[in-house]
Amino acid sequence: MKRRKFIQRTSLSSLAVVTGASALACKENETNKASEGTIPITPHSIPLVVATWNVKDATQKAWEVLQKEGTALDAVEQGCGIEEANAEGQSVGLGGLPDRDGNVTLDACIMNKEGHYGAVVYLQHIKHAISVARKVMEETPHVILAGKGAEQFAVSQGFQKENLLTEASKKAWEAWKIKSEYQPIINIENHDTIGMLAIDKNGDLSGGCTTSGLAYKMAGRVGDSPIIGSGLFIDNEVGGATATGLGEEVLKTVGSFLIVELMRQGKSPQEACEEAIGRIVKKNPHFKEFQVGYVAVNKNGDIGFYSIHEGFSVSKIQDGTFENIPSDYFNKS
Ligand code: SD4
Repeated sequence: MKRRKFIQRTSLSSLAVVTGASALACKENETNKASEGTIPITPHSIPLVVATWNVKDATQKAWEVLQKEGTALDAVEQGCGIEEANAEGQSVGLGGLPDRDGNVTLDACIMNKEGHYGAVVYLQHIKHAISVARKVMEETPHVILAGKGAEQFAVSQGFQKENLLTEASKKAWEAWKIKSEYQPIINIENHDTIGMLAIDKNGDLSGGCTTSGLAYKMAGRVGDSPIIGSGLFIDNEVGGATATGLGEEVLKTVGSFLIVELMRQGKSPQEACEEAIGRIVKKNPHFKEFQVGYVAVNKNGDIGFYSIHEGFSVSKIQDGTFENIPSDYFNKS
């Protein structure tokens, strides 16, 4: 419930300026605009953790890992794992809302500083999908395993099978079945995929993304979250990005890859996230009916985030302080 809480947009304009100001852009502008005092130069710090939505426990876990000299990869795996094990969260791992047929099916991926990637799609009965994704990356010659094969592989790696459909999620599904209307809803629990990006003390980046996907999806549906470049992309030379919201729209615009490439070309994380949202709303006249949110970080530790609608927020720990920051958004009408 806590993540569903509507978050008021306070001090947003100042935040957007501060968090959106890329150090790259700042450096470029130091001699002109900054010296005139128009562009604030923020102190950037690493290590850091950022994640989609209000996920304090997960963000803190990742931060703890970084404090114990863990890598960014360990941090995102363990941080995301907190939400996967949380039966109350109905959009990730255990307790995730099922598809139309009542099956909880998970999608997850992970990407490391070398650009290696592993993913599982349509995984059932194993709550720690992100850890299975890591095993796919590290223990197999492949990058994606799906369905039964992913489950068999997980079991072979020592993961325990369990029923992921909690009573609460079963009840919600049964209530949904009465009308059986499939309609993505803005900012409810089914937009609570956790996407997490971390930079460790060596300045190396990794990211993870894990979800039970859109509630009441068609059987077999896979979203953006486990797909490289869509739900997540990391390039250790540039930065990383991750997505939440209506996966079909993120997939069609390869959103996370787009953001990283825009940062490579010199855009700040904030500018890059805004452009990626801009691509979606430009192409899809129905953008008022669905939500997409992005968070991005560059190598310097500058953070940006943006969504189509109000209500998206980002969790962040930099310098040891947790913050849940409301996102600026496109649809102001
Ligand atoms: C998906 N992007 O499966 C995911 C859903 C999501 O919070 O973000 N849920 O399309």
